[in-house]
Amino acid sequence: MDNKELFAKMEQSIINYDKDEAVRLAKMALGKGIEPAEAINEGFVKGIQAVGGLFGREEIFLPELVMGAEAMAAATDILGEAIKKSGRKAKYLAKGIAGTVQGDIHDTGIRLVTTFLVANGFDIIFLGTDIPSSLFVEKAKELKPDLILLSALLTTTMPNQKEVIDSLKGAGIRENVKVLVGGAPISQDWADQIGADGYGENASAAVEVAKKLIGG
Ligand code: B12
Repeated sequence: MDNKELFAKMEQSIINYDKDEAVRLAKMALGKGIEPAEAINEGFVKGIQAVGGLFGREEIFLPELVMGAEAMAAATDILGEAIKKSGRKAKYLAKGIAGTVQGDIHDTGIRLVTTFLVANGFDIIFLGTDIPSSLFVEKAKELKPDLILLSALLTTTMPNQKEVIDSLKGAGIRENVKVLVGGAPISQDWADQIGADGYGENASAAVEVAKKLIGG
């Protein structure tokens, strides 16, 4: 099987909600020496996007969406671990905290962003999902990060990215930290509108933008 066929099978495993197959293919990719990031982007991400499209068109419903997400998580856990391990022992660049904003439990994307940043020498503490702005502020005060990474996947939770930024301002610590935003509905325009310091379309872009922001 060539790589193209393998990526197509990965995509299909998510569309079939087949967790065991997704895990098998993720392991096979590692065995074949394929870059884990490539396997995620060319294979599994395409699958979960297809599932998202079906859900959006009401061709499938929440239970199927959940099963697709579970297959996706099983595969990206394996590949993510490999990315972390293969991460060059890069010099320590900066510290960050990351999470999904309040009301939003989509964590696959921000976990990947965290994994890529860690593999590139950042020290990122993942706070989790559904994080209220008050907790971001509390952790920013306690841990004094250089970066805060805010993810939102729902149009209804996008405004909570702005709320975090406004809360940081309210606490008088906005200038101490760079805020990076992302998530499927997020754009550079939105980032500018809410006064974020940066936007990344995907995990690789997040690394580039984060490096630029900290002057690395
Ligand atoms: C999987 C999934 C779920 C899973 C999530 C499981 C999990 N643990 O994450 C489950 C089943 C739980 C779920 C639930 C819901 N979902 Co959902 N979900 C998705 C789906 C199909 C894929 C998301 C995903 O994992 N993508 C793969 C990752 C790799 O991509 P990503 O998240 O975009 O992240 C990348 C970039 O965006 C970027 N990035 C992400 N975060 C950040 C942060 C920073 C700082 C940076 C720089 C970059 C960055 O880098 C990442 C890596 O490349 C999307 C469809 C889609 N196209 O996004 C719908 C989608 C987001 N969901 C949707 C909906 C409606 C829901 C529900 C409301 C459904 C319901 N009726 O209950 C609930 C809401 C739950 C909640 N409160 O959050 C809608 C949102 C519509 C809208 N306009 O807001 C979508 C678009 C589906 C659709 N077409 O209708 N969902």
